[in-house]
This record gives sequence, structure tokens and C-alpha cells, in this order.
Amino acid sequence: MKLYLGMIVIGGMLVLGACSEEEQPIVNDTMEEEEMEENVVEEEVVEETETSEEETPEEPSTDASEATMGEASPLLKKGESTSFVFSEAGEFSIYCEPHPVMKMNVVVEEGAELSGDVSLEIVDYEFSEETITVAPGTVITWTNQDSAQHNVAFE
Ligand SMILES: [Cu+2]
Repeated sequence: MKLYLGMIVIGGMLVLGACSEEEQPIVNDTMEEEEMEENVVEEEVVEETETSEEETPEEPSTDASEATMGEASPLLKKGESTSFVFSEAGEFSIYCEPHPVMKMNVVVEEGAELSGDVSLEIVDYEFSEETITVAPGTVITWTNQDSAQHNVAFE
């Protein structure tokens, strides 16, 4: 009799285990991706940072606008990015509109080592490079890794 009860208990645990495993994918399917991302931002889940980093490198050069004085990107939420093309040689002072203390410089110079697509980050209220020298035609993409919103603005 004891053995029989034991079997029932084990059987019940197996069924429960199977159910809880099945429930997770169903919940994920019904939640829209946008809602999930918003939840992540609000809850500030540290583990999810890796996921947003993986999503980052997606065709940086497609919607890049020309780097021009007075130009500014929209505010970037965590994980969002913005790209600018630096076609003209010269020096560009960049800052963040909500936090003007955040500054960096882009020097565009013929023959510079960096060219093509360059990725920078905005982390802990700082641009990941203070000064960066790139060749004309370089596309720089900034990705915000902070929960606070930042942008990329040209003086
Ligand atoms: Cu900022």
C-alpha cells in the first residue's frame, strides 16, 4: 500500500513538472515583444542587458543621417541606437540634450584608421569614447545601455 501511494505521488510530481514546463512558452507567445521590452526597462532587470546587447548590431548604416551642426537624434531608450554618417572632414562636438555634461568629439580626417561602421555605447551617463578619429564616410552608431534616456546632439 505504501509503495502504491508512493507511485501516485511520483506520478503526480511528474505531471506537475510537465505542466509547469509547458506553461512558460505559452506565456511568452501570448505576450507581445514590445510589452516584454517595456517590462524589462521598468523593472531594471540586470540579466536582460545581455539580450539587448545581442540585438544591437543590426544594419547600422541603413537610416543614418548626415552629421550636421544642430542635428540631434531622438531620445534613446535602453537598447535603442542611432547612427550618423560623417562624410565631411572636420571636428564635431557632440553632447546629450537631457544631460549637456555628457560630451564627446568626433574628428573626421582623411586617412584615419577607423572607417566603415563604428559602434559606440552610452553607459553610466557617458559616451564610451571621449574623442574618436574616423575617416570620411564613417557611420557611427551609438547604443544606449542606460535605463535613463540619452541622445546624440551636434553643437
Ligand atoms: Cu544623457
